[in-house]
Amino acid sequence: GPAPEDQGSAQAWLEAHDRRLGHFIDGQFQGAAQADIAVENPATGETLAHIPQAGHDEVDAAVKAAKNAFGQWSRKSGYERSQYLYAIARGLQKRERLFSVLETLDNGKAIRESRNADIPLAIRHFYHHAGWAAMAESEFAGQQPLGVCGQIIPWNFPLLMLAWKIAPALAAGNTVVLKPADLTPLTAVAFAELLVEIGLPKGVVNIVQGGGDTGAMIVRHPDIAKIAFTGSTAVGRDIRRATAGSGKRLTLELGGKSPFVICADADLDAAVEGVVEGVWFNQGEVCCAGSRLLIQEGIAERFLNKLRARMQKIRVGSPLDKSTDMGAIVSARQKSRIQGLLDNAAGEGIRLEQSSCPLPEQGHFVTPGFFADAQPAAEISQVEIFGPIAVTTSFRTIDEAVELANNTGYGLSASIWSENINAATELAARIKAGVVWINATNIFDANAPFGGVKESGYGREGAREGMASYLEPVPASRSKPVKPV
Ligand code: TXE
Repeated sequence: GPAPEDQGSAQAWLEAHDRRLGHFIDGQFQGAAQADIAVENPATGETLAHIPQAGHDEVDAAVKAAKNAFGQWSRKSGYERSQYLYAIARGLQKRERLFSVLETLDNGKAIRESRNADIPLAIRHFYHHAGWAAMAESEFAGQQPLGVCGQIIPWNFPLLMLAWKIAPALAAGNTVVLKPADLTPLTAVAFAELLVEIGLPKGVVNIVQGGGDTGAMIVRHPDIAKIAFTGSTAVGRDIRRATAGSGKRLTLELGGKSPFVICADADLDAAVEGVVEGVWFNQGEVCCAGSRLLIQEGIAERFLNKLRARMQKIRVGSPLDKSTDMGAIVSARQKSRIQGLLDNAAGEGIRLEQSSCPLPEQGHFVTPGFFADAQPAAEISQVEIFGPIAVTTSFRTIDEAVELANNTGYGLSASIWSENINAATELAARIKAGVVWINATNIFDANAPFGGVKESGYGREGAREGMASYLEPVPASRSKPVKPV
């Protein structure tokens, strides 16, 4: 097979930091000396680096810096802001390799995915929003930025989620305090260094390290105008409670249990590839994973046979190996959460089929698999697994498919497979989800707003809607407005 990805620049980068990473506040790197949280390579168990945990002092300092920077940043013309966003996009492009390897070391995802999806999509997101910034005065006339935005992101797509948060906030003229997940802080630090290099005014972006406690301090900070969160539904609920009545704007992108509907007239081979993308991409650690396969009766057996054969071909292994399809689960805790759900299902007598591929001896790996026939009410059919395991159920009629598809508290995405486009679009309209793909899955384009309904959260990221969530109308009564964008 191909040689493993050269880690040279990433290891050199870690060594150059003495493997201690800190916060980025008001243009300064700080706190590395207090770094005591180990950051693990989930594929090997090795410690990659240490980070500190921001307390009230650091969060206050970050918010203060963002508040101070807001005046000047929000008064810049959209064109001026677009130049910074273009510079960020180009800077990421120049360092694609460094960012890809750091992401793979930190998260455990296959290097093929970091290089082909995470980093290129993050770059595109900055280019896209550079465009919005340049057009802000015409496209968002009469609107003004909100102020300081608190942004809290998960560990499954660290740089990409950072891009989804920071790009629109900056394009609209806001300033930011962002907290990466404490499991995956590396690319956010490398990103902060890029900001220094391109000369982004200090305080416009501040990054604080830490876990849930730090996140909660951001959520409760009185000088923050908006919280943007991507993560678990449970924490999303906490944040909703904590911000209720505070006047803070809130967008939440939470979990999912997305239906993947395969109709009898579907191109079965294409649908099988769709499952590979929809369920086994990123070890299944994807909020919009098509993790509930609903298969029409007549073709169910044929489809599952094809799926079994395809599943056997998935190469699980070292994420740095360029031929690896599936890497490691992000942490021991996440793996045991997955294993716990699988064990419960086994206890209920639900049959799990898993690929027989060998797993590396170290690291947190899970083989891809699916439950061949899970009842819709079973825990495994209702709870987000966030691992490379699907549940499958068959349906007879399209009405039954709709009922099954909507039989969940979540509503993030759905994927429909049929060669009859009229039937597919009719079905799409009946599924309660923020995003529906037809004969496709996992299409992330900054031109299309992404987000959920029901317990999958609210608000949209990307496109005009995403920009709008970082803006508000200039109050008519204000005599001296912040300069409208
Ligand atoms: O998420 P958390 P976890 C789902 C998935 C996964 C489960 C648990 O099902 O198995 O959540 O993952 C910060 N106030 N998703 O526990 O805790 C935290 O530091 C403010 C789906 O890792 O939600 C991190 O930065 N912030 C999801 C971020 O929230 C808090 C992606 C997400 O971590 C906080 C990740 C608090 N009280 C997990 N507690 C998706 N939608 O893609 C934690 N955080």
